Amino acid sequence: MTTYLNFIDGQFVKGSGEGFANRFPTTGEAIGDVSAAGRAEVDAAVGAARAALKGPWGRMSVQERVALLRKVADGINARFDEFLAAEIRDTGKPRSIASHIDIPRGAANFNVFADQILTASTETFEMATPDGGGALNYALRLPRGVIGVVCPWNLPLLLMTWKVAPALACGNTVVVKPSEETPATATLLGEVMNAVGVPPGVYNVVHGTGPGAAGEFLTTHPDVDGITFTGETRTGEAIMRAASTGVRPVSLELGGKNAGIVFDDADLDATLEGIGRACFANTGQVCLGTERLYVQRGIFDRFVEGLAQKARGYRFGDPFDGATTMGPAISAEHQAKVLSYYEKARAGGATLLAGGGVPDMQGYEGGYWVEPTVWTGLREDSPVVREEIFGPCTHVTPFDTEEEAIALANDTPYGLATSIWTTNLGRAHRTAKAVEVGITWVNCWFLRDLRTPFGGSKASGIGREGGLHSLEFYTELRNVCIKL
Ligand code: NAD
Ligand code: 6OD
Repeated sequence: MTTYLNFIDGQFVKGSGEGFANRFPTTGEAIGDVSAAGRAEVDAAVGAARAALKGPWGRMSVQERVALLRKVADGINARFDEFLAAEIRDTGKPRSIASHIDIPRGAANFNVFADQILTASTETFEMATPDGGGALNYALRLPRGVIGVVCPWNLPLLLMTWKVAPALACGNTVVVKPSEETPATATLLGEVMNAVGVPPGVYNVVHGTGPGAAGEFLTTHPDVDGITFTGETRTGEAIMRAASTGVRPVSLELGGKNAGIVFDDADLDATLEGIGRACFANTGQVCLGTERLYVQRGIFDRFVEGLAQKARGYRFGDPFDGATTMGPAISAEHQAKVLSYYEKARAGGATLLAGGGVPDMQGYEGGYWVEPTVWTGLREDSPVVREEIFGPCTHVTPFDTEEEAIALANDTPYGLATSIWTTNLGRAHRTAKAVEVGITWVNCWFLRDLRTPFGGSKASGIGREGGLHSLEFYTELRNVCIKL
């Protein structure tokens, strides 16, 4: 059994909150204890982060900070197998995913934002003054201060470092509240921070749940200068309300009900490969995943059958086994949520093409399994088609015209991501411009260049992170006007 302690001011400390078990989603076994932070530890973490701004960290040059960030990246890579095992035990996700996506991106995030901050510039403006003289304006890019970082469980290290790395690159200090489901890699990162010489108080971790616990204590804390959050839209609304006290900035990366649009001129094999991942990868627990598919009528039947075959082709099991391609849902609660939508689809008269239940998992009966599932035939106002399920499932609807596909894709309160599949360049450009989302992929999905703006429209979020856009959130520009 591992005990996950809070990491405050460079020390691992017990929390005064109500602790809880950490479970292996593959078996449901308790494999660790999480020592939850109470208000006292959250206060201590925020206090340590505040103090660190005035210590050696606050006095470092950008080059010194960048050198430390690169060492953090190296430190993750040096302990790659430990991070990998920790992520797999927390999530049950297959090794093939964690070793290719989660852990490499954990390290890459530090290197990318080290590069970004070295080339970040500010504006200068010369001006004439009424007395015939002149003045020079220039902007200083300064850290905001203490940043509260609240994270979900689906890509724990990737999504946490996506925020911690730019925050630190910009000279802030952070207090991270990882998801209660996935405390491991955030805690392990504390060891790396100490080992590479990041000063105490720069990176802090407080464990626990959200309402009435560490999440709420952190986001309502008056000495936190900005909050960056990834998670559900409803939680984002609560965090935005919390941040309104003191008018503190927020960056919100929220939920989605993403559409895929497949035109009948698409390369069918490549599309099925890409869409298959978009629907089922990581057990569908990817905010960018596709839970609504619109497929042009001419290829509808062939496409749906091909997608159902993809769904049936997954191999469940031990996530440490390289042959496993699908893990369980994160928790019993999330499994129940996903299965409740499977029931709603049944009750709503959906045509089931694959999955729809729980696989028979001998030896792993206690795990939180759900089958990859494909439906057709539901109305667009069905909860299955309108609400984010966050499971390995998708509903496919036929369409006839480009205009109809765009209207269907946009008929949602969310606006995170879309993928468009076509070999017609003009149609790709037109559709990409018309869909109301922050991120559009054409003939691909989840292909990431970390310099690009990332974030959601509508109820999927506020703000953009990535590249210079992250620096905009994690710094404050202050103008200086000098009369010459
Ligand atoms: P969640 O909103 O339930 O929890 C996220 C984090 O917020 C957790 O650490 C939780 O403890 C904390 N929290 C919950 N209530 C809180 C409160 N009142 N105050 C402060 N903190 C609180 O989300 P989840 O279930 O962990 O993650 C799945 C959701 O995240 C999905 O909706 C998914 O779409 C979204 N997501 C979005 C992105 C994106 O980039 N847009 C990325 C990944 C996940
Ligand atoms: O790739 C990223 O930077 C990112 N934020 C991915 C989000 C995935 C959502 O589950």
